[in-house]
Amino acid sequence: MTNKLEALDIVVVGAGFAGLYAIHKFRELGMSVHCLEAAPDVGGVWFHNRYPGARCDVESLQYSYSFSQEIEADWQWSERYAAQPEILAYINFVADRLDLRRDISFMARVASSIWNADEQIWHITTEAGANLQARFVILASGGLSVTRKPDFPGVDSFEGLSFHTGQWPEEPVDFQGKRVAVIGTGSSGIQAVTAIAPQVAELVVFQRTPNFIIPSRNRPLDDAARQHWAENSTAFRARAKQVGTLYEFPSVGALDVDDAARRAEYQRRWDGGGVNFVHSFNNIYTDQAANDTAAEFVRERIREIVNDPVTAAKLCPTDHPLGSKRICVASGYYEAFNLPHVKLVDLREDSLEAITPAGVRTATVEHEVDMIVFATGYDALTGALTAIDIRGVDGKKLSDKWSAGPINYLGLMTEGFPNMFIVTGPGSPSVLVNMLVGIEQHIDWIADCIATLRERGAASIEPDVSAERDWVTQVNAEADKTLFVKANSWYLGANVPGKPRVFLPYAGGIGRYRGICDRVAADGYEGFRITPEHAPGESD
Ligand code: NA7
Repeated sequence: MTNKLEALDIVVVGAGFAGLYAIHKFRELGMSVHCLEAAPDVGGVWFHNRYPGARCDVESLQYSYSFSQEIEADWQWSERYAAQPEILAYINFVADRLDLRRDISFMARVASSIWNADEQIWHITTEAGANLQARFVILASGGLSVTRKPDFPGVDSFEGLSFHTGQWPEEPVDFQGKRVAVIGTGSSGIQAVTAIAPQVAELVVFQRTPNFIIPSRNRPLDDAARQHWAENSTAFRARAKQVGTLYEFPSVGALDVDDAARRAEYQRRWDGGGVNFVHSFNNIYTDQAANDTAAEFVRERIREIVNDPVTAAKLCPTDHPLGSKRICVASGYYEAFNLPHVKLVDLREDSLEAITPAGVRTATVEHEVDMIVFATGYDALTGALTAIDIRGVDGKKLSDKWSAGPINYLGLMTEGFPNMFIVTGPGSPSVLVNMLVGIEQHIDWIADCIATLRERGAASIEPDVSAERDWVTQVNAEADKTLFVKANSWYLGANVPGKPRVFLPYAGGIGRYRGICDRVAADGYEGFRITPEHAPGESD
């Protein structure tokens, strides 16, 4: 990569769905833009998550860009839920179609981003030593991009092959006839288990917390389904802007109907598959008694599917409300435990003591394996931001400012870091909605904001301290209305020892959030401080 010392308008960090759309959007505005990407190619999380079984739990027709009717018309999804290779192929198709790669440097992990107040310019440096300067920085570095491998004693001593689901190698991994351990039973672990189980000689699944897993009922998409989408896509996309993913949202609560009607609704949604199950009634996310009825329905299905009652009992979640940890979607997970060579180890009964050269040792036994799959999650939402040495006004470090939790306004900006925008990070709906809907809303808003600054001849923008204080209060208040706060989840940073326990995403819904952002912009960027352009050295 060549050093570019003339200041760009925009530097984008990350070439996943968000970064790619940002490049396109700012080009359209006639701005100079360059993107820095740590990986060798585009795709972000979909570049790295190549583990067997990786699949999106949002339907493919909806988990795609809406900004271009041509792109929509020229791409055909093959399945209801797309698998990772197809999503990555789609991202590549978009990157090629829009000729985005010419504005991306690959293998360019950002090490630091330093604000120069005199120049009103960000100075960005990569780990390889390249330097860029830009008026605006867009952090599109991903909410689930910094993987986490717990520091089990001996974690690096294993002599077989080991992988983290979020850093899967590009070369195929052959599981045929192997003895495999999977540690972790979140979305990645359960997807990997369903895909690996039929291939291996022996599979040992290490579970700390059982999850609620809804069948996906994945199926090929036929022409009729694609045509239905195409004919209605304008209306569907408009509705998605308000609700995120197009689930069926009922107006009744779980306890407003009798037992038979409630069970019939759960059964209908279980048979339909997917996250739609959690929206069976309008209070599953907010009312413990309502939630208990949905949770018990799923536990009944687990006991029905899994032949061994002891294993079934271990697979039944009882310590958190359904949906308060990210709900998992997959077909065949519970069924896998009926295979003679698949075994469940409940780490709450038999704790994981160490990784050894031969495998995984619990308090009672050493499980000798050929391969270990770490499906142990991420330093979610803040990890990729605080990993960069970001310094704002007066050299203030972002990681210091956020040491007790991510203080920001609308999830988009943080005081003391002018002209630095965060895409789908903490304080925004991010992982609680269809990411594509959240990403397009964010990039569109940021682009309008920067275009407005340009029209006004303004140099910089950052939030007021009071606006971000109020926003943090609102984010907490929205979370407190829900059952999300009752689980030890990555939404709360609970999976990373020492991370402050703060509910990270905005739980008030994308429709309300969009309305707030639009109103702020219409009111002249209320809550933000806009600084006029001035000659270097001139005081305000
Ligand atoms: P998750 O959902 O964070 O799952 C990680 C799993 O790893 C989870 O079951 C954890 O148990 C387990 N884990 C983490 N640390 C340990 C230790 N120290 N010992 C044993 N087990 C551990 O990550 P995923 O990659 O599955 O999914 C992330 C998101 O990607 C997903 O929600 C989708 O949005 C896409 P725990 O529950 O913490 O007890």
